[in-house]
Amino acid sequence: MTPAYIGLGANLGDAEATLRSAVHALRSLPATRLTGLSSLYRSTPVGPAGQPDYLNAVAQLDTGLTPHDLLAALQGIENAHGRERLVRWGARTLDLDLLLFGNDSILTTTLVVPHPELTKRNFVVVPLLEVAPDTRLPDGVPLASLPVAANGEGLSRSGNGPAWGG
Ligand code: ROI
Repeated sequence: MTPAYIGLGANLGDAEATLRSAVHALRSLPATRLTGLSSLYRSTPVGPAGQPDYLNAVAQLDTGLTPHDLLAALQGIENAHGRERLVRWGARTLDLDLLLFGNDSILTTTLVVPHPELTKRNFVVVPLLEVAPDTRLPDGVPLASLPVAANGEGLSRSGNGPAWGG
């Protein structure tokens, strides 16, 4: 079993209901346990202006799936929630990013882990640290030492803690 971290994001339709449903789908993955869930965060869009604010969260899994099988499963969940890839960095119904997979560094045409944008995005790093404060990148750098970890710009945490995930 390998610990893996998934970034969840949504900014179209009922984003909270979508994320709740996505967490349910993560709980139902084969050979996988949901071992942690962050609070829900509201965040200012990164990318093209004029799109709604996002809701973001991070889920911690313990999985027996391979990274590529996990990626395929995440894409299946996105598609089941009507995800369409229309505009790069445009609004989306549901985005599930494989952020970290154990201490693996993976670089293939279909999968890059750690997620290339991970260390730049407070809406990913801050919820991940809420779930697992001691997390390190495969090169040993603690996530908590990154400047983005202390940058609350555009980011606010919902009051309900991880309870939103049911
Ligand atoms: N911006 C925010 N705030 N949250 C996201 O999840 C998110 N996802 C994306 C882009 C469009 C880059 N911007 C985002 O894919």
